[in-house]
Order: sequence, then structure tokens, then C-alpha cells
Amino acid sequence: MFFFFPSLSSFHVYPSPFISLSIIFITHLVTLFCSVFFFFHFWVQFEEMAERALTRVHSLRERLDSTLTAHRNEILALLSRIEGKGKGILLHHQIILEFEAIPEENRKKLADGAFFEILKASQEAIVLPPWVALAVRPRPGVWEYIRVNVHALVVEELTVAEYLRFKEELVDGSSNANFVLELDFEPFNASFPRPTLSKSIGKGVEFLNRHLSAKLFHDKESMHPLLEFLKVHCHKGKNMMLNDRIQNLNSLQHVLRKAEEYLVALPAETPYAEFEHKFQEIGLERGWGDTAERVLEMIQLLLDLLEAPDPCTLEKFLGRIPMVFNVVILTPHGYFAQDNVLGYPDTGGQVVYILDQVRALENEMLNRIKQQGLNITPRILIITRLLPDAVGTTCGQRLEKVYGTEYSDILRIPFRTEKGIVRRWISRFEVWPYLETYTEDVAHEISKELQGKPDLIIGNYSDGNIVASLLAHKLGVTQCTIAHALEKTKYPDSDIYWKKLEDKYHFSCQFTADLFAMNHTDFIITSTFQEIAGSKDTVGQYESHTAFTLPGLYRVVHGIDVFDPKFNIVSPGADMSIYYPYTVEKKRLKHFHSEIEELLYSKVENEEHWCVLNDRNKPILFTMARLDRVKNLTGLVEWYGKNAKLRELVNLVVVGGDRRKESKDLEEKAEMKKMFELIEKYKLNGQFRWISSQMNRVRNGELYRYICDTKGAFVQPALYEAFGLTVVEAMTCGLPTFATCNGGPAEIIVHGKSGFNIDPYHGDQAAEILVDFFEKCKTDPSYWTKISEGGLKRIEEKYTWKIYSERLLTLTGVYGFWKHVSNLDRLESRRYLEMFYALKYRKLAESVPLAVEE
Ligand code: UDP
Ligand code: LCN
Repeated sequence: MFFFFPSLSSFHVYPSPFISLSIIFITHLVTLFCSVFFFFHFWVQFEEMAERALTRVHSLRERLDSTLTAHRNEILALLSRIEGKGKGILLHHQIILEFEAIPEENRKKLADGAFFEILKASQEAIVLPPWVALAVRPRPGVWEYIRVNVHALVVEELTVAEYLRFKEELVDGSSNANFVLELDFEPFNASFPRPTLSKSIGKGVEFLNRHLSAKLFHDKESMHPLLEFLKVHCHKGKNMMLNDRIQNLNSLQHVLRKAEEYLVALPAETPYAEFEHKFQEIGLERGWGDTAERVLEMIQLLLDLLEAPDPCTLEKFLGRIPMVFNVVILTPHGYFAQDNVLGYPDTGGQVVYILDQVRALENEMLNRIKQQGLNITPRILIITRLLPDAVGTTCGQRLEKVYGTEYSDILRIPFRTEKGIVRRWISRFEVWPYLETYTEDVAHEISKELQGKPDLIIGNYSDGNIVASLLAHKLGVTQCTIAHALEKTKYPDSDIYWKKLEDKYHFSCQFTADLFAMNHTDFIITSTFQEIAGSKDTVGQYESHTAFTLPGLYRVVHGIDVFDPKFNIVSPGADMSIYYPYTVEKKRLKHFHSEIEELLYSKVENEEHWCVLNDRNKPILFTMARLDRVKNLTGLVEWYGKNAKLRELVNLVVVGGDRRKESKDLEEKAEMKKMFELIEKYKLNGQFRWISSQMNRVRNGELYRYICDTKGAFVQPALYEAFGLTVVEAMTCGLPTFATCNGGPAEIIVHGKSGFNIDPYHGDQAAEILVDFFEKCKTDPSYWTKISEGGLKRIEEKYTWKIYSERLLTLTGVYGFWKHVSNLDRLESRRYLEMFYALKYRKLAESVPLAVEE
């Protein structure tokens, strides 16, 4: 492990014993450091091999065959049960239910064997009698496929394409035999290194840095791209970092040493301007730092890299190079504004996320630009749709300054067709035919606003991500994508049965756009690990795009690899000036209390609030969300309605849906109707309050804290929640939180410590968990405080915008460098994507009907 290091044995040439001793010491230090580094490297590789070996010692077929010999009858009985369900799909929990339904003695026999292991790892069973095919997932990101002929008890291993083809028979019969378009992005990535350990998923930048520094270490020549990168680095035609005086690595090293010698002798606070000319003469331009101390730090980082590259120094150095001054953030759909929009269909967390992100990002950019010693004004543009029919919002305004920023604006550009500008809101499922023209208009407008190209383009959600891809493609700019929610996961079987949902949701466009963007982008940010690769038992949102089929359209045999180092987990937070603990008495917004009490307790029923609360002494069980089906607010109302004990212990308050106007959204309409029915069915009036969507975020912050004062709790009952900003908001205020176990909240909350996970598909159990909590709090009020504090601690550690913005800028530096020096920017895959776009996506988008203006 140490042979990479030539030993420094010639210290006897130095005259002074002190110098000799220092050299021995330094030599040992360097050797020790390198040993640790290489040991770490070796250990990671060893672990990866071990993990691979564990899952691949025996093939699935071998393992099944062996267990078939031992427990033939029991297995046959179970598989026959499953086959007996007839043609169709069973999901993981249904497969387990089938197992639980067999006689106990059979279950016991199978429980320790390979068959049960395989069954537990099966995410999906396709039943096409006499066959049952299983999609087996031994660990996140790793899939194998098998099918069993239940009558003959014959086991066959399947390739992913064979499995998908078999699955297509559910829809097409066996007419899918030949000439189906198969999408396979794998060959483009085959030569690119990637981790294989599941725990490395989402740590892309760490992996890249390790890989890159190892490469730089082995081969000094690999340093040239870094030199080139620093030399060509400029802003609006002005050189930064290095100028032409530095010709090669030797001269760079020489100059850096000279600069180091000079700087150590200066007082730390000496401004850069005082030595700027001197530095320019030796080849160093602005960008290294604003004071002698910071410039010295940066120069030493580079000297260390030239000497013995390591991942940590590399990340630090790349993160500090001035690279990001102009950022464009795309979010076309929805009502995007700062007031009067939250809670509308398609206008929820994404808006909150982006506005908070921009504020944090601008702060961090200003901070870094100052520390880099530059005098550059940054600019952030949020690009969204201009809606001429703005219904009382600012969505009809071209430019709007983002509150709390100096250099960030919302720039609105309308959707248009040959017939003119689209005036009204249209659902996110219908935006596809407008996006290509929109991209052209956006390119034109941003070049006017920025007087040049942006340094980073961030896409949001499927529509923003495809526009970001087209723009980044056109301008050659680093691209980042943020999904927020990939709809395929929210709607079970929306791939295989896409045709049934096409008229309403146009998922063929959306899934195609998603595949295009995730393969085009330089890096992907996700809020949680589960968003990428799920958990032990659940499939991640991105992972569900690894292999799937849209029968009659195309079959994806390799859509995305969750091990791809482009994935990075960077979690958002809540705006701490709005959401802070209920205990911070001096910041409490008491002037809102009378309005909040009116909302909660007034005896009036109107468009703002419906039903009344009779007993003000009870704690409040609170929820707030858009009134989408998937948010399951009506589900929570039903659990509450059915559970007498819970009704006795607490009041229920639901904020969701807007009864002040007639909704145009089909799902919202249906949920409203259901809510009224439940109120009647369970006679909820007196214990339940239904409040229309609340758009004042500052007051909402105080509302969460007011609920804390009642010793209540927050519930997020969604059938599936991609991340769940309300969960973070409630926890940041110190409100004990109960949230769905499906999606992001499962990762945000550590069950029993920082809140509770509830299963929305087992409402009775969820209600019991709530009853248990409130009963415990009744006998021991410190229990409420314990959970509240647990939640606050969790937030501080992981979910803040400060951590987020620092990380985002560092990622941009590292991936920007990668884009420049490596072949990440592969031409072959770009060409494949262009073809995919032109031949598939464009046609699908054109087939979506244009909105009819009223
Ligand atoms: N929200 C709000 N008023 C409402 C409903 C929601 O202010 O009536 C806010 C909520 O506080 C949160 C965001 O909208 O900041 C919803 O984000 P989340 O991630 O929970 O769900 P999404 O709507 O994005 O699916
Ligand atoms: C979209 C969602 O569905 C939420 O789960 C997220 O919290 C929100 O976007 C912000 O990312």
C-alpha cells in the first residue's frame, strides 16, 4: 500500500539536525496520512466486494432450486395461492399478506429458508398462469428477475428485458414479441466508475472526489486539466485565478511557493488589493481570497493537492474557486408568487422550497464572492409562467423581486402557441405542448436580463427539468435537477397501465421528460436517501425509473442507475425566521393570536371555516396540505371519525382546499365532496374544524406554535409524500409530528424519538398510535416535551437551509470542474438523448390537447 511513495531517505544532505528531524517528522506524517487514505480506499473496495459477494454467491435460480427440493409442497401451496389470484400484479405488501395467510406450520418451515428470503425481497409479482414472475430486490438499487412455472415447478432466471416483456403480456397478450423500442442508457456509463455499496448512494460528490484525487495521485499528468481549468477561468472576459505567465505545473508550483513565502510574512488581515499587482506579475489573478490569510489558505490547499491529492482537500479547493455568479432556476407550472398562492392545486412546497433556497443561496453566494476577494454582483432568476389571468396574485407581473434578497427576481414568461398567449392556469399535467417554445423564449429573456450566460441552471419538477435540460444543452452550462416528486411513484402501476390514465394525466410525456432530464443533467439533488433508492423494503422514486415499461410506447431496460455519482442528498429546511420553537417567547407573534383564535374557535361557519370546536381545553390534532387525493386529509378525518377514544382526547383541525371559490381541479373537487360526506357520516361538528387553505406563511408559523400551546400534534397522513415540508415546519416549531411512513417523512422522523411514523394504509393503527401518545401525555406531560425536543434536535442536525446552500455551491464547483475536465459530458449519450427527444418526446408532447381558453 505504500509503494506509491518514494521514500525521502536523503535527509542527511541537510546540515542542521533540527531540519533533519523536521523532515523525518514530516515524512512520517505524510506517510501516515497516505496510509490512512489508502487504507480507507482499500477498505471501501473490500466492503464493496463483500456486499456484492453476499448477494451474488448463488444465483436466484440456484437458491430457489435448493429450497424447492426441501419444501416442495409448502412452496407449491403458496405459489398456487398467488397464481390463484389470476392475471395481475401483486405488490410487496400483498405478497407478504399471501405468505401470512398460509397455515402456520407451513410458514414456520419456510421462514428460515432461501424461499422466504426471496419472497421478502420481492417488490412485485406478475401473475400470468401458470407463471408467477418475481422482481427481487436484495438491497436498494440491486434487482434480479425470476419466474416460476407453478404447475411444473420450473424456475427460470430472466433478464430485465425478458421480465418487462413478460409483464407487458398483462396488457398486450403476447403481441409484444418483436421490435419494441428498448431504452438503455447503461452502455454510455459503462466505462465510468461508480460505487457499488448501497450506503454510498446519494454521496456522489464524495465518490467523485475520491476517484479524481486517486487519479491525480497516480498520474501527475492528470494535474494538467486542473491547471488548464484555472487558466481559462474567467468572468465576463476577465481572467481569474491564473494568467498566461503560468505555463506549466512546475511554474505553477514555483509561483505558489513564492506566494506562500510572501504571504506568511504579512499580517493576516492585509487586503488583497495591497498585493494584487505583485501577484499579477507572477501569474496570479483575483479569486484566491480577500485577505492575506484567506489567499494563503487557498494557495496552501493547491500546494497540498499538487503534492499529495486527497478527496477532502480537492473538495475544499474546488468549492472555493469562484464559479457561480448567475443562477437560473426553472419552475414553469403552477401559481408561482410570494403571496396568496399556497395551498392552490400545483402550488405547494415547491414554491416554498425555491423561495427559501434562493434566499439562502444569495446569502451564501455573497459571502463567498466577498471571501474570494471579488467585486461581482450575483444574480438569481427564478423563471416561471406568466399568467395573464392572475386571479388576485402577482402571477401576471413580468419581474418581481424576491423578498429578503437584493439580487434575486422572479422572471415570468408566458406560455404561447401560434394562436397567442395562454391566459389562464393549466394543470401541471397539461403543460407539455408549450415547453419547447417556452424554452426558446426563456433563452431569449435570460440573455437580455443577464447580458450573458448563467453559470448554473437548476430545474425543478418534470417540466422545469426538461426545460433546464434543453437550455443547458443549448448554452453548455452546468445543470442541476431537483425532482420534488416523481409522479410515477405516486400513482401505482401508472407505467404498465399508462394508456388508461393518459387522457387525464399524460404520464407518457411526463415519464419521458423525467428520463430525458435525469440522464441529461450533470448532477441531481434529492431531499432524502429514500427519494433515490427507498429503504430496505421500499423502492426509491428514482429507483423506480431503473426498469419499467410503457407497453406500446417503449421499454426501459436501463433508465437510470441509482449508484450513479450524479446523485447527492441535500435536504431542505424551513425558514427559521418564520418557523422557530414555541418556547422562544420573545419572538412569539402574539398579535396574531386573536385572528388564529377566530380561525380555530369562532362559532361561525363560512367559506373560511366549517364546523365548530365545542371544547377549547382539548389539545388540537392539526394538519395542513393541498387538498390532493394523495395527501389523504379525508383519510385522517375518517380515522378520527371512527376512533371514539381519539375524539374524546383531542379536537381535529384540518387546513386544506379553498372553499372561497369553485375549484377547477378535479381531485380537489372530489376531496371536497368527500369531506362534507364524512362530516355528516361521523357527526363531526363540535370536535372538528375545517379551515380553507391559509396563505400567510408568517401567521402559519405562529399557528403551528399556537397548536404547541394546546399540547397538540401535527399529522401528515399522505398515502405518499416525496419529502414533506410541513413535517419539517411543524418539527422546527417544536410540534410533535406524526407522518406517513411512505416517502420522505420516514427518513425525516426517527420513530419514537423525533416523532412517529404512521401507515396511511392502516388508519386504525395510526389512530391508536395517536391515542397512545395523548394518553401518555395526559399521565406524564414531560412525554410531550421529550418528543418535541427530539424533533427540534433532529432538525438542527440535518434540515437547515444554511447546510443546504453551502452544499449546493460546493457541488456546483465540483461538478463544474468535472464537466470541464472529464468526459462526463459525453457526446454519445447527448446524441442518443437528442434522438430520444426528437423522435419520442416531441411527438408525445404534441399529442397533448392545448388548453381551451374560456
Ligand atoms: N401550505 C400553506 N398553506 C396551505 C397549505 C400548504 O402555507 O393551506 C404550505 C406549507 O406550509 C408548506 C407547503 O405549502 O410550506 C406544502 O409543502 P409540502 O412539501 O408539505 O407539500 P406539497 O404541497 O409540496 O406537496
Ligand atoms: C413536492 C412534494 O410533493 C413535497 O413532498 C416536497 O416537500 C416539496 O415538493 C418540496 O420539495
